Amino acid sequence: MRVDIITIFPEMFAAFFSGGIVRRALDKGLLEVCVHNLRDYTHDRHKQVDDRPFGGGEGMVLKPEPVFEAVEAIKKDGASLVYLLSPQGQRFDSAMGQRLASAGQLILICGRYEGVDERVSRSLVDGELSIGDYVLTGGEPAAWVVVDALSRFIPGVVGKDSSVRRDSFFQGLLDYPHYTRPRLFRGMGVPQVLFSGNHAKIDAWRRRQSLQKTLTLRPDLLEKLELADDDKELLESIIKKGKHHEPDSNGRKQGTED
Ligand code: 4FV
Repeated sequence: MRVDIITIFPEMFAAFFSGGIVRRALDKGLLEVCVHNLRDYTHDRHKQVDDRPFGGGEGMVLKPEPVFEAVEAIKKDGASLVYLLSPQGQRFDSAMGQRLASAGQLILICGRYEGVDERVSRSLVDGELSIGDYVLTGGEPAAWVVVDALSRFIPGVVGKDSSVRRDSFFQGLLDYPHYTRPRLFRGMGVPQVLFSGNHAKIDAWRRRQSLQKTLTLRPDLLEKLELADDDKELLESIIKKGKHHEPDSNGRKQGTED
């Protein structure tokens, strides 16, 4: 899979590619990322990429010409997807990450200043992507998030693809609690079932924890899900037992894991 990122701060991405799963995906040739400096697609000696907004107002706007020229120079073929990162975009989520990971080429345009000339989203891009309802100083952090999240859906990037399928959100549920040594830490123990060696019981406990946590912290996710019958029964018993406490003020689940 190839990702092309268009930005006025290409140097910002160096650290991102320097380590971890993304670095390994690049080294294994499973993912190719090219960062392009928007200024390389200007023709004036000031390499101008922004200008004042028509109609007045604060700040500057990214000009259309360099963006169009950059995309037209970079785009490989009709199957390539072009997205502008902006707060007006579709909310990026796991399902979107999965879809984008199957594109041959994904081109991401990073906005800066007040935004990008509207004609970019009107006629150049396949869509706009938002990573959340807040305003960033630039699209670069969002490009980082998108590439990081979709890289895990590229076959072979994450150790065992099974762990991707087990992912939170891949199944539409929040992840179950994870524990490791020490067995006792500051008086806090580890659920006994995890030492039972009984993998069926451990899987059942983990499923229950995912359902319970999702019911408590993200009931909206459950509404979107078509639950299997055994999950429905599990959920009823959780509700009957009143195990789904209201999250505390920090959004944390109260009570213990049985
Ligand atoms: C953003 C977001 C975002 C808007 C003005 C860049 C900034 C500046 N991108 N999800 N939220 N972009 O805030 O993707 O140009």
